[in-house]
Amino acid sequence: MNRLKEIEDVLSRHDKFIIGSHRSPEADAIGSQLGLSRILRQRGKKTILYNRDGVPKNLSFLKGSDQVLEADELGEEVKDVEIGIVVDCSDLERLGDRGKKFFKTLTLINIDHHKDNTKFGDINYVRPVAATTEIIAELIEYMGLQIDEHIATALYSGIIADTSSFQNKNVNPDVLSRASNLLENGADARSVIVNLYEKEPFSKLRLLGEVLAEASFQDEIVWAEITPEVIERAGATQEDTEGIVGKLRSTKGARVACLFKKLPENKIKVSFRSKNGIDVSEVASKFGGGGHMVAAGCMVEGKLDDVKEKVLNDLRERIRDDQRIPGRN
Ligand SMILES: [Mn+2]
Repeated sequence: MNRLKEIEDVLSRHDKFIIGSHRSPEADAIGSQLGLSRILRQRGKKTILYNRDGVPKNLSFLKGSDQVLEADELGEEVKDVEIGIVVDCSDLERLGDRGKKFFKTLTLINIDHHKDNTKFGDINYVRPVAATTEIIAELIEYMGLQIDEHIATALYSGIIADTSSFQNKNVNPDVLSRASNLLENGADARSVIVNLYEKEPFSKLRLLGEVLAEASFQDEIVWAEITPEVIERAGATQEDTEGIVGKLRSTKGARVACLFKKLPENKIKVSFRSKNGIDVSEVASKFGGGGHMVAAGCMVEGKLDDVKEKVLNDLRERIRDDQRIPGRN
């Protein structure tokens, strides 16, 4: 039987669901939960929403985001839940300990787009699309139900987040037509962008300025460092360091961007981004970390200058050895 049909059957046969998504959620996780929950509630079903870490502040504009419960907020009402639905989550571990324990006792529907999904559900609907919210939209369409503007906005935010506003490699005609369809159904595209990208604290901009002013660019590598003193000078927090390495990568002619962050206890966190064919996950794993071809990281013990020298030398060698793209920019 077709998977969507199987899911539709379970959704119509039962009345009480719990919908969970991965810890440290972003818009695709929360958007999938909220969209699916709202459509089920419109059909008279009861839903409980769970996330180990709750909803990040920048997503509180999504309708229903205040209904997402953290582990210790799950009360008596979970006792008569019949079905668990897990969205945008490659592995049950990512629900957090208590979430995992509880969901394991239920019949599970697993809806996801991660290639490494462990197929932990009783029904697994895993497709390698750009965002899980695309699959939720597909399911709603399959069930012949109508997407209202709140569902549309929730699902659209998942697409914006997971394609980096249509900049990533995963952009294709399907995701664009799905996004277009959500706009037709009333998604508030502008408010998604404002909430996701235009509410940065000023301290984050100041920090970015401090870090970029001292950045270096040589041998197709652009790098910068962050020390606790710089963070303090900018009046910033650790959270404000998010996204800086991506800015470094935007440099013309850079193939690798590298950010060295000095942490307490003599540790340096190194983040890598690449373009034009350098696999930074190889560098990261050489230094005890990991990640993807274009985005990776590691934690190295030692003094900032020593770690910098070791990592940069390794990168220089890799770039020197890489003759695959002679006419790179
Ligand atoms: Mn996702």
